[in-house]
Amino acid sequence: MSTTERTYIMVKPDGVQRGLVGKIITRFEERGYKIVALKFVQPTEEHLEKHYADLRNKPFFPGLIKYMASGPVVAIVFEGLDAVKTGRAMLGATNPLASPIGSIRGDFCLAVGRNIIHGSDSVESANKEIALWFPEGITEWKSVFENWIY
Ligand code: 3AN
Repeated sequence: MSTTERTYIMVKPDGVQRGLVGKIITRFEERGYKIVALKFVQPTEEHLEKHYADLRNKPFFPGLIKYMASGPVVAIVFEGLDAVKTGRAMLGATNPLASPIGSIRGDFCLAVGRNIIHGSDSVESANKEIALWFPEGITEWKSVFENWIY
């Protein structure tokens, strides 16, 4: 059964510098996902090491941290039905060349080390990542016109 979830989506420094923030947000909004938190932030290496803690033993880890700290990112929480799994499908595969055309990575990038966007891979990771990137919490909003967002 589908449930309403939240996922952490982040436009990486290359996505920001290439001017793809609007296109990426548009895809999620057009699909029906609702922005519940959003900010433009220059992450520190220390913060990124926490975000990517599971990858700390990978050979590409130091390069990944340098790349991710190379400029501001856009940190977003989207909410909606099956947001985590569908968000991952919208991103494509880790390697952009293996990503289907029509996915964000499949349409906008080529290199695994410059893959423009992050998306939580499980509800558990989403909860951890949202707490890490939005320690101040998320403001709840309700609209009387909310009926078409399901
Ligand atoms: P995803 O971002 O698709 O969840 P992860 O969590 O395996 O993939 O990897 C996190 C990030 O680490 C990727 N988005 C990519 O930027 C980088 N990365 C993963 N694998 C490699 C690799 N083989 N070489 C360089 N960077 C990598």
